[in-house]
Amino acid sequence: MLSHAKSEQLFAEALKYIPGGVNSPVRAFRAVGGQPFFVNRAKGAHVFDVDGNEYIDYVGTWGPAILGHAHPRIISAVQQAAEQGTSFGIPNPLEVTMAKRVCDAVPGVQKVRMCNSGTEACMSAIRLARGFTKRDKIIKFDGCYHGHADSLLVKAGSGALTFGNPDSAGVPAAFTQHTIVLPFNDVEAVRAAFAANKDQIAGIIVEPVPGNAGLYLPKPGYLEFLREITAAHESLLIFDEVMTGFRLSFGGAQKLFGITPDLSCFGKIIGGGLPVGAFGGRAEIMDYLAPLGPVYQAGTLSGNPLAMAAGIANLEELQSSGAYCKLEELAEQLSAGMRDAAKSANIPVQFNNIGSMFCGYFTDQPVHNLADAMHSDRERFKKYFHGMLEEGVYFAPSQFEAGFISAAHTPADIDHTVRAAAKVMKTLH
Ligand code: KE4
Repeated sequence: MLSHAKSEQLFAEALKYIPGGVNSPVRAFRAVGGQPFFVNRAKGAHVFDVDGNEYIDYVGTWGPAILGHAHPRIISAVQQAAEQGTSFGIPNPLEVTMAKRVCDAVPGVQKVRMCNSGTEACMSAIRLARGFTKRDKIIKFDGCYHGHADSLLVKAGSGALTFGNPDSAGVPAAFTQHTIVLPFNDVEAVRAAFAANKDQIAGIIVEPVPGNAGLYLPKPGYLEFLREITAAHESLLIFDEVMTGFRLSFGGAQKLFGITPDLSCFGKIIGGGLPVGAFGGRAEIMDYLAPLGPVYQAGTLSGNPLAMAAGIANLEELQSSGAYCKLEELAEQLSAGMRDAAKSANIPVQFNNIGSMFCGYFTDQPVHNLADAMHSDRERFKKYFHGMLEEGVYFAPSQFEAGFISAAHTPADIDHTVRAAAKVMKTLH
């Protein structure tokens, strides 16, 4: 058994000053039991906890570390930027460079506004869609997460005709009444919602590849359908690419699937590990934003020079290093190996993957939406999670999160992971 003595001391201390001892709930290990370990160093595909344990990391700080941790190009970019000052609150050249990089890379983005988190990006994109269309209602899909803005903390109502109910304390029912929650991959549900809310739907916000209930894929034609039906009803299609942006390709999921949304949200990778968010889209929509237009949106640290420097370094290295080919190869090795491990252990696992994103569900049924994902055996996942941790492999501490491979992972890392999985899965009967 790995020692976690120092982490346990730190967690006891953290609990005195931080709610739940964490600054974001998923880190608290509540979904898998036990206590979180504390990390004070990360390098490449590995993280190191305060007790000296080393783990192959498949969380990658929830997506930003696509090149691995502490990439020298990112570190030196941040160091150089920091020496010039950490924040100006005045336009700086790096903001222009970042905006140009995003607009050049992403098909649906002619103009982009930086902010400081994916939550802000999605919240702002929805406000913009409502301001542009002068409509109030928004469709989202269960299992998709777009950050913690009030109107998005919502669970499905009883159908397309009823609106979402708050999914968090502190959110007044009135704040979610314009949010319609539908099952993902269900074409008829979307048709019914538009029929029942004629000319009232500002837009659809969707993770083109949902990565917040594990990972499942859009069925063939589904994203094309969302594109067509929003256009037909003069509603906006918003791709939440906070996770998939610059992950599934340099142009994101929209480039990979050949679908151009009206607005796109970003975060994670474009900040290279520093706090960042962004939303962008057609210029005629984006120009509705203050100071040009009537939709207000702002942020003290938006376009912060350190986050811009880190993000630009991440994007430039991604573009020049051939990282995506390497990610595909590693992903192929991992998915083949994990499927073999499950078979050799005679444990039913549905291993979904696309590009460098993946999720293994402990179920013998395919997983195409949240309802399917809920069939996963979570007790089995808990044992698996801790068993893999003992083998020096760190997966997200929840069945309902996606895993991420980085360009810093090696075939040897993948081989170790697969061998460990075969060993641990045999203990799950
Ligand atoms: P942030 O506000 O956490 O930067 O981004 C919110 C967000 C928006 N859209 C998508 C598709 C996202 O995945 C996220 C945040 N992702 C989670 C991981 N599933 C962040 C981890 C956490 O909450 O601690």
